Amino acid sequence: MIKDTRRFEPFTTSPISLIGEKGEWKGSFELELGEEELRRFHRDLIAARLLDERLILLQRSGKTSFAMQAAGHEGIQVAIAHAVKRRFDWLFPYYRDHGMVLALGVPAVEIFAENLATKADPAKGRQMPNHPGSKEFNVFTVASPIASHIPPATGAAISAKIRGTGQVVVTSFGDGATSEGDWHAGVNFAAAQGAPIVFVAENNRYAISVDLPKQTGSENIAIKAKAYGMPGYHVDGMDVLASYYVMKEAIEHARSGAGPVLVEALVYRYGPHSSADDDRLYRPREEVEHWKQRDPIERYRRFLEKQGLWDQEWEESLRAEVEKELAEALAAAEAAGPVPEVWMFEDVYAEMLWPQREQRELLEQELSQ
Ligand SMILES: Cc1ncc(C[n+]2csc(CCOP(=O)(O)OP(=O)(O)O)c2C)c(N)n1
Repeated sequence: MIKDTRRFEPFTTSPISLIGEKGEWKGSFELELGEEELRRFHRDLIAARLLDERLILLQRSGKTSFAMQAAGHEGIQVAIAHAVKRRFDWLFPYYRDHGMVLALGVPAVEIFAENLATKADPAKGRQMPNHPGSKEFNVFTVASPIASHIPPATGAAISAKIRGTGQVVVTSFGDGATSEGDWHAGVNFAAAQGAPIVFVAENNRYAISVDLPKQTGSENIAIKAKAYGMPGYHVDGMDVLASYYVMKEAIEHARSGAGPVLVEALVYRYGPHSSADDDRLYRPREEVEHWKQRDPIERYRRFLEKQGLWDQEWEESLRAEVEKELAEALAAAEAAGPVPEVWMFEDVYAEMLWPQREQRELLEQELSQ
């Protein structure tokens, strides 16, 4: 059972929202967040957007092969990074979550190096671009097959429960992922085992070109939680404060031993699905423009202004500072140099078998010509 101190009702028909269109605070409770943290949300939102833009430019300039855009998703992503206990709780994100990973504290140089496959990449250049992970920050490396990270996330949460560590797992995914068998297996098992895990759907209404009505017959995603026996929250994922408070409550619920929670965060992706997609073929431009009016960064900026915590000068210095940090991180990632091709043979077997030895030799011969 959820404790009586809860602020939000599960299964609301419209998404929970705390910041109005003009930036007004709509909550019925005190903010309880200091000025520094409120400002930090803004910095992290901006950093997420600017990182996203840089990753796209890297693909456009031929430095990396692939990019996934996250603009429009920043509210829920930054909220998750602020709601978890950093370096203690575990995160199992998906490929659109680089803003979350950055806000969590994973160095930008590692994120760029992962995209560029340079020696500064902790994954040694073996991942697809936009698939970060971090041992130091308890971030499970992103898995490409949709929803395949859900059963392992549940496993990690069951492990934390058995060992009594007090850790919570937060895993995120798109709306399309909720149609996968892996998703249902993982969510069901978590509820049956009372695992301390929060499942977060970043519902941007599209799985590439497949829109939500073709994905599910349910009235929304949060309601699916009812059948599994857990609370389901429906939140405006472009409202960073609503997302933060809902995530706080969900994480607290899971940590208290009351079992898992499902959160549906309503977002919109401004760009195409990936650098290999043309979204003009399936989305009207007016729809994209409509959602941009609800931009998480602009809405939060208005909120800060209403609170007397924002002015143009601060905004400009903040953006310049973040731009500089990202430029330096990118330069450091590039300076590390590309990973040697032969690294692909390492870390698989304790002792390399003859086929790998032979293949490695052949590759080395080829490369030396
Ligand atoms: C099992 C599997 N099937 C298909 C794909 C190809 N694929 C990559 S992303 C994607 C769409 C996923 O949509 P959603 O879960 O809604 O997340 P979004 O990309 O919209 O954020 C698909 C079908 C895949 N990676 N894995």
